[in-house]
Amino acid sequence: MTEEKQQDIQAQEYDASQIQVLEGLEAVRMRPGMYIGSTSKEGLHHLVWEIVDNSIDEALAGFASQIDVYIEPDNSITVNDDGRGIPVDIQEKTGRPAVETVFTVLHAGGKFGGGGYKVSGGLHGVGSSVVNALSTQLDVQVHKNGQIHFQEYRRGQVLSDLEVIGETDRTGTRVHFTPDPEIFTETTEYDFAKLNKRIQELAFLNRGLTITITDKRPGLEQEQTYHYEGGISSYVQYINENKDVIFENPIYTDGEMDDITVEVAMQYTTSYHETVMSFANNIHTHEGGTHEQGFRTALTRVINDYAKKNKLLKENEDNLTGEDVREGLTAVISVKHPNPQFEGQTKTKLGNSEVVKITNRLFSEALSDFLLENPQVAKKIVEKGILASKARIAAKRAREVTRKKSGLEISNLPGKLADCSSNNPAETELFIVEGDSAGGSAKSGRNREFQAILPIRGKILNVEKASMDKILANEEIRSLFTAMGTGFGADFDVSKARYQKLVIMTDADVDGAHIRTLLLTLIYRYMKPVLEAGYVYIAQPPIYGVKVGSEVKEYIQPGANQEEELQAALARYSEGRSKPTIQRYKGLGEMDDHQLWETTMNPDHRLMAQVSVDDAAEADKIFDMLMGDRVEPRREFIEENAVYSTLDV
Ligand code: TSJ
Repeated sequence: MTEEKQQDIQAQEYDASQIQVLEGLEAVRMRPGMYIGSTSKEGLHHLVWEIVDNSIDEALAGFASQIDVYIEPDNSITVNDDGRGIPVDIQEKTGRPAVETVFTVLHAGGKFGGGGYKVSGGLHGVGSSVVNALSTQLDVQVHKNGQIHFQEYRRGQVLSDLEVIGETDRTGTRVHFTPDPEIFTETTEYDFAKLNKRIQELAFLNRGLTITITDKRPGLEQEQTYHYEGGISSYVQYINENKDVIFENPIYTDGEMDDITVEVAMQYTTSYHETVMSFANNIHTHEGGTHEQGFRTALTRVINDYAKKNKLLKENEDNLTGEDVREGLTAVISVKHPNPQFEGQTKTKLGNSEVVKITNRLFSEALSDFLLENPQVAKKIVEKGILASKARIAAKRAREVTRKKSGLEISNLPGKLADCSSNNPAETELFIVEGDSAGGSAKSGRNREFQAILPIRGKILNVEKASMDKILANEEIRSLFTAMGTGFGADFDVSKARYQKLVIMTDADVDGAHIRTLLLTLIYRYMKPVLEAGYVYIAQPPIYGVKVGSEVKEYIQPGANQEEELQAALARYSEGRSKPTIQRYKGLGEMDDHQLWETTMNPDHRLMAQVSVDDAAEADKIFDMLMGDRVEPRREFIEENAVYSTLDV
């Protein structure tokens, strides 16, 4: 072949590949949801993780130790690492620099360089070209071989060839991108708290890595640095920060088998609840999977073996169950697998079957060793399990005796309940109202077709500190469970809910906040499916009404901007003949029935905050802090959140 002809063919191939590239990224812009899940706030934040994941991979490969994330003043994002720098050499197949291919070819990430052990990556793990396609502007700087290489793109298209723009004495990659408002129509504003939370989690999950996040937006300036030498062991300590633990340092193990790494950290608290969180390749496996299965099996077996061998449990006694040995347990399990299989409804269940025995084997060994070396702690763990088993057996007996008549049947609806006439749960609402006077106003102000009122009086029982029988004996709690119709404990059934909205309506003062937290704790611990179904709301009574004559034109909600919003609303109605006036609402107790209906209960213009369990561990922490024995963190929290704010749980 002549040289000329060869060049010709190369040029043609290059053209063809370029056309494919354009088609590829055009498809991303046509159907962004297919690549990043959604174009809402979720999708906007997902772009950051697509980029950060690449730096995490570089860290896991052992070449990067620091990652910096910046929210720039214009809501664009910069991610910088100190890794080797994305390769810039010309690839044989495309005739283009590798880094250009990374950003312009779909799914190209990690396909060069060879031997790439890519373990991170989001559920939609499709890489940096997708981020490029969905950004008005993206630029990359690679520090490598003493030179700074630079390239820039517009909505996924190359703006100029890769060029050398200077010299450097370090290595690393810096990517800066601006999400496209044509794609992210809901919002292009980043949420510091949201990025911050996941960055902290990534720091826990990747021991020794330093990650910083800096907000450079005017008025929002702040910075956080995360670095945990203890990795997930530090995570367990963080989760247990406001709890009493039965031994100081979490049990920690880290091992590798067949290219799969397994880390487990665990610690017992004096509480009755279990917090087991698992991760696969840094992804929170909410639905559990084979790593959790291996861990649970090992935990139960090793503790029983130890108990029998050391005569803490007699040969003829029943083994402790998994539930028994997990009472009060906080554990984090993290595996890194070269080829993870995600299954389940939300694709957050690890499916790789070989992981069961690997996790089981590695963790069994570590736990047995720990128990042998710490006989005093071992005794405490076993005794806690034995106590849990006794309570379980007693509770089961009590349930069998009372099964026929638990007292929670709907036929026993509490006298205080003012029920609604509709019995279609999809449209009915149960308002839990604090205090008799507010309860009275709510009863007469409501729409009795679909709104039911359950007044509760004073402080309700703190379920965090009470045994099951105490809880079941508490009248306020019984009336709530009876009204909801969902049953209790093992018999709980969310599909039996008599109302699909459960609205907590308490005053906007400290007492109201306390009662709200007690109710949320109760719901979180004993009605969790109701919370998960999205049935739980917090009513948001306004602080001001803007009236013209006797008609209320607008309601202003309490919050950091309440005064500005009030002024803006006043300005909107100052044109007319009669000037607007301000009505100030003091609290639920002081509103009459009509006001309460108009401001807080009328679906046409009320405001309600839906309560979600976004992150069980975080919610748990807040509850523990507010409810636990330690006064100091609670006082700080209340001071920091002194302005009436919805509890973000
Ligand atoms: F993906 C990306 F382009 F968006 C991106 C990649 C963004 C950021 C902020 C960092 C990175 C990145 C990629 N950091 N480090 C790397 N490393 C590599 O791409 C790399 C370097 C060298 C070799 C090699 O085999 O020599 C292999 C790879 C994959």
